[in-house]
Amino acid sequence: MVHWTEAERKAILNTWAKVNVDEIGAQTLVRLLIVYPWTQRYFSSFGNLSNAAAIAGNAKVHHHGKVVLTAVGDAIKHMDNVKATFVELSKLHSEKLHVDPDNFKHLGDCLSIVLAATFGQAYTPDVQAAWQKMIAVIVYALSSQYH
Ligand code: HEG
Repeated sequence: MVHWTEAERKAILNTWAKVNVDEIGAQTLVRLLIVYPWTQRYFSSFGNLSNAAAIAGNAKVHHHGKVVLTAVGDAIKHMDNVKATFVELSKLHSEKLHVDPDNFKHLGDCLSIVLAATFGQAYTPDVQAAWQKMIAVIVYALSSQYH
């Protein structure tokens, strides 16, 4: 089981309290689709993803970014039990969506970069360290039902 120090919990919760889920979620998914373009194949039903401007302006991408970041919020709410929290979500990504789990890491890195761009100096190395740990826990949990 993951051990969280009080400082790590505080860092995550402090940042999260300031996160606009719609905006950060949209920016994170937009970055994923532009920086790692092979991830576009999972979103063929989302319409025009033909270039960066199209991706950035795609309402379905924005909406799905919010859905993903809301799930990150659930993980934060259940920091000590993320694996159990994400059992069904992991099964969905594995069995139905067939998402290569390497892409979870890429999404996590995009999230970390968006947080850095949003919070600037406040996203100190210590705060980033706590977030990278949170992201690693989420990636591990989402990957847990792949066989
Ligand atoms: Mg996934 C659906 C969360 C990474 C592709 N993703 C979903 C849903 C959630 C979610 C909550 C909705 C589930 C439902 O309808 O019951 N996703 C989620 C998280 C993360 C992640 C928390 C990583 C932190 N997803 C991810 C990645 C890809 C992907 C990296 C592909 C590169 N997700 C994906 C697709 C769907 C979901 C294709 C279905 C979208 C739709 O058709 O609406």
